Amino acid sequence: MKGFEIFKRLGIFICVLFITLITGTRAHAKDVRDYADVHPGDWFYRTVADVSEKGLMTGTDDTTFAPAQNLERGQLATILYRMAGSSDTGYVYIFPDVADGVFYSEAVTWAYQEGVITGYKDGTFGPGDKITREQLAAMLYRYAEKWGMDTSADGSIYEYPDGGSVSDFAKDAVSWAVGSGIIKGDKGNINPQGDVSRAVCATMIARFIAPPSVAPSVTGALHVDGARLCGSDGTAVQLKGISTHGLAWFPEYVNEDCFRQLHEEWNVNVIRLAMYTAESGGYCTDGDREALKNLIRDGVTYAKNQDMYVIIDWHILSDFNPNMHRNEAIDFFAEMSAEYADENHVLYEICNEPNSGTRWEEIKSYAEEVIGVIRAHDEDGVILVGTPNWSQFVDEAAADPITGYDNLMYTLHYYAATHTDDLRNRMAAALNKGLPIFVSEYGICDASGNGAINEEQANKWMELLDDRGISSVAWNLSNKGETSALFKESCSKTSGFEESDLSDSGKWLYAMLTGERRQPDSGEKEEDSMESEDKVCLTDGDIRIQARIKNSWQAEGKKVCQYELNLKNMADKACESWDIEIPFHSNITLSSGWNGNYTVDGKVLHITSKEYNGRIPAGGTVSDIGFIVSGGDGIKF
Ligand code: IDC
Repeated sequence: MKGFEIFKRLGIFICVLFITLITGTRAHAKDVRDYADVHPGDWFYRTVADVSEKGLMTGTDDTTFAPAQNLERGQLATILYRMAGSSDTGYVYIFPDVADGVFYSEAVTWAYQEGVITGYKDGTFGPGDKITREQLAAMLYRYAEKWGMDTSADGSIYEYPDGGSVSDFAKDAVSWAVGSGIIKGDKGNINPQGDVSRAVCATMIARFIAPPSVAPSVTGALHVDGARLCGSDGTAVQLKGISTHGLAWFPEYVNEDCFRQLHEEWNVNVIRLAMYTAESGGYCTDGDREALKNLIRDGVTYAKNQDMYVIIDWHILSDFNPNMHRNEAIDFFAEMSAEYADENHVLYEICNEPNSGTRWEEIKSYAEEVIGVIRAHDEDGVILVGTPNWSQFVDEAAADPITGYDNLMYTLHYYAATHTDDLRNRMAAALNKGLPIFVSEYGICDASGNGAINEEQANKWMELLDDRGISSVAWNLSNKGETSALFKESCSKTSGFEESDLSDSGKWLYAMLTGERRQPDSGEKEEDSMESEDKVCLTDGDIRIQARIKNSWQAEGKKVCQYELNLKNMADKACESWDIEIPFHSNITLSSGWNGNYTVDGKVLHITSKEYNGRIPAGGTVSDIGFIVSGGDGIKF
């Protein structure tokens, strides 16, 4: 084998190892729908689906997950062992009560050798013994330390009434588990010596392996850095959520149980409160202003209680020019921003969709005044500004953005069955100019909010938004008889929704938000594409680079490839910026790149971090870095 070949194989091996480490073995992947005792609507449905799909937990038999059964130590060893890639350690006799040939034998040997689970003082392991919540936290903590993951999160256990009863051995671990959201409290308590059911275990494991969540308690006050929305620590965040329908028409969905379910089960991290200004019941026409403001206040409170961001939306539509009700808007936003100046989770959307020929300069003049009013109270809350033509002409804002204020974003709205490549290109061009864009409303049907769904276009849009880290909010939270409503017209519930209550839009959205939307055969393709070498890993200093070809095509006789990168900081301390080189086999031409500063030197692409993604915690990763090059004949590793 030639030297190069060996390196190549080694690269693929490392890459497979890396993928295995982060995704677990795929061999035992299981479909949650096979379990007869786990149903959509169960609080643990999504997390069981998650750990099953990753092959970390399998059922007690083919059709039983046994969510209420206590987790046993042997089972936990097996889960952690799978998470670590199930390398072949071989069974070694260590514990008299762990015989060879049981499903957990090898896992227990591994867990003991790695110091992740220790045995009892009397020399036994107790594979059938139950586990307590604090023990599970301690084991995950040791696992995280072992694999160089970030364990710096530090939650205050004393904020819980029973925080003082956490055992000494588990104090650090439980603080970390609380701080990183792995333990969220059991009816308001930590309940450290409480048993762990298999459903609770699935939930804690799912949170452990999930990327850090975007939520006010984690990502704090948002700000805008360049074109990106960022959390308080400067890392880029992507919000994904749901808009109410008109508050005056569908007020009943503003309730805490509904918001809780959207957050906990649907993964929603932002709610938009849409208050029409001119339609019937509108704030500036015949609406009850106090009642509307109180609905907004309730919505803001429920969102806060459920750890979600919230957008207060001044929903102009038939009043096509925001200047039509400029004075009312000024009074309204003065009042709201005074109330919410200190709240980290509130965003302001000052004009939903200017339309009917309203020009950008008219919107800009309105926006400058309203922003000034908001800033007099709330110095830094994020403000979303609508753009001409039903919030589609972001290019006009990009050509002449508002200056003098921070933390502004411009909205783009799409309805996937109506708006396709043209609008996507318009958006990409504005982003490339550095315009911060927020998709504060979209639908997967046509622009009337009704008509047929175009799932292919819906997925194309979401892929682009994910690629560029753009936040998005789906229209609408109601059971109105229209395609964009998330619930069937026959569903009169306002919380406790089940799968059978969802419209087709609702089903698509739920699957997308909970990660169940899959491109055909994506799981397998991941492995295949590594074989075919379009997924490579290299290391530059402490940064491990994982590169993947997302798309490729021919242009002017050359192969053009769109790459996606994931960087991982392998060092044991955080870095503040990064600087990587990617060597290709031959000269390259760069046509675009995002979330990094790019220079080309012959065969080498040089990328440095942006201000908002330079910091990577020890063991942490940065994704969404992408570029398009022609030539190159592939990355050389
Ligand atoms: C639609 C509602 C519909 C309501 C109508 C009022 O879905 O039930 O009768 O408004 O005029 C938008 C708007 C949003 C629209 C939606 C669908 O922001 O208010 O909601 N849409 O037409 N922009 C593009 C589409």
